Amino acid sequence: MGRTAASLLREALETVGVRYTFGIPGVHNTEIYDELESSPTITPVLVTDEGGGAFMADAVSRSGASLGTLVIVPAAGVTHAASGIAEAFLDGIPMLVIAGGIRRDTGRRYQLHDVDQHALLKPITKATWLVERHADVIPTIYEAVRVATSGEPGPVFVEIPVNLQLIAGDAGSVPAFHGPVAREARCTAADLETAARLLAAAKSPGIYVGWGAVDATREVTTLAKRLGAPVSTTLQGLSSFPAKHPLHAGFCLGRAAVPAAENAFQDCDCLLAVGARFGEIATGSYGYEPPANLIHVDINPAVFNANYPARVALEGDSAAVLSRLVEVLPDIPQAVARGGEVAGRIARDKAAYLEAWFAHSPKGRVNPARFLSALRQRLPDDALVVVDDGNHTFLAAELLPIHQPRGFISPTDFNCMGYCVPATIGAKLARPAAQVVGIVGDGAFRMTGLELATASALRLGVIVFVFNDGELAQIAQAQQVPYNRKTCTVLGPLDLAGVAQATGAAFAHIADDAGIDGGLQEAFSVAATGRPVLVDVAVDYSKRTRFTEGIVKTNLERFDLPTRTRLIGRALWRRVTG
Ligand SMILES: Cc1ncc(C[n+]2csc(CCOP(=O)(O)OP(=O)(O)O)c2C)c(N)n1
Ligand SMILES: [Mg+2]
Repeated sequence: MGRTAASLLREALETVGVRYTFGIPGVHNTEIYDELESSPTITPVLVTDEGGGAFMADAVSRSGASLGTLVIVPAAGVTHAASGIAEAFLDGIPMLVIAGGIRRDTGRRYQLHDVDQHALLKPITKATWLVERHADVIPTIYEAVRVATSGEPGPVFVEIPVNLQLIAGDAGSVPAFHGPVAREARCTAADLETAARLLAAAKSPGIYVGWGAVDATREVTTLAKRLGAPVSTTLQGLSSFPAKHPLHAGFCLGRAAVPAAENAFQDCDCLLAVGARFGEIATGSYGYEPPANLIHVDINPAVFNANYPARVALEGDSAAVLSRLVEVLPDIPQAVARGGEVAGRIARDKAAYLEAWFAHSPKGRVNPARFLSALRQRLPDDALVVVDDGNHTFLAAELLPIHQPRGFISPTDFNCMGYCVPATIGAKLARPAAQVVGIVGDGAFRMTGLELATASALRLGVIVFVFNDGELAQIAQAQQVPYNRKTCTVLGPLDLAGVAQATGAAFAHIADDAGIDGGLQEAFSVAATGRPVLVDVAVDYSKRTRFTEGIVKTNLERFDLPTRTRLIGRALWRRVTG
């Protein structure tokens, strides 16, 4: 007797360890949903919008618990999910996207949802497959999972035509699943020796870590100590090195970095970059120029020499490469004293930066540094903080210390607003015992805030803090000086208490600094009962982040003189004319 593709798919998903699928049923996948309903290990989650579903799946993968998976309808589900798939693609996050497909056995044209899904997804997935026979279902899923999780991870797409789901067929023989490919170092011993020599000879070595180092924290910590070197992080890799460590300098490099990182890397003459790509955000719009002695470690060789030339490129899994580097690194006698000096300066710079933020008058609103410090005090070290894209992202990156790998989840290079609320849900599903909180701008909240209804339905005690400033601040702040006006960045009113009520979430309001402790107390105690909480934070955005200041300067300086003159002239003229 034959089997349906839906039953075969369920077997494959169970074998590869999928725990949750996200999506919405439609005529091309109800057979799959019916199978999943009977699965003892997989829970199919109904989302409000497939876009939210894709962000949830992304966050499941980023949490490190299991492979984020979508089960969606063809075409319309795929286009809705595309933002989350693209976010995973540019950020190197594994994701399995499964959609039903039109009937391939009837010869009919103008079927429902009939567009070329593979063409749609080609630029934002590592690979796509169309399953054409029952016997191919399981091997295709195994291969798709292997591709998604090997090398630099990323999303993959499998289309299963509905006729294969409805009509049973020959399943063939089921192959064994071998699990993920072993992660290894692919660099040569000679290159490792050269890297070790350069690091040992450096006067002021530094380490810069991205998301690619998130599973190499132990090795990075060993190296930092052996070198007496500061560690800075990218935005996505914020959690790759614990903020508690005395050599943790903080977010970014160069003038867009927090002062502790800018200063610690001022004289850096040998930079060890691990799992970082020197992308636009990670470098503050390319405002940082690495030293000639750049040692670049990455699993994806395409990142080497892409933006900055590497003196030594070490290909491979970051933990594997670094543990070999540690083995060949000679003892560096001056490292202890150097590390002590570096750590002392970092501590002073961090304290001064925080002081400057505390001193900034919040004018009857919530000082972001005070809020984030109070939040940190309530969060256990293993909490997960999920952010969106906006000014609040960089405030969190600069002012909220993160102590454990994967403890900070941010949509980075695709940089898609609307990520936070659904990703908070995905993270909580993946790590139910952990405290999971989201920080989202009021603009981004509008995009996917209705997924709070999904959190309520699932009884997830997540807390979503809406940084409510009435503006699309990250862009509005950038408009202020050059245009002296804010076109399409001032938001109309939105009743957040009403949204909370409508979605079944509890509501709290933090109106000023005096309300921070009470508001947090209320939110945390309600969330502990398994109910989501929406917290309206009347945040004060009148002080800019180092990141925003840095990128504005860098971008202005990069223009040629006539362009710069025209832009400055326009700004001055608008100041005068209003
Ligand atoms: C889907 C999408 N649309 C537009 C943008 C451009 N953008 C980046 S940050 C930002 C402002 C976000 O505003 P808000 O969510 O209120 O956060 P805030 O900056 O105020 O903290 C905008 C519009 C984007 N990144 N993604
Ligand atoms: Mg805003």
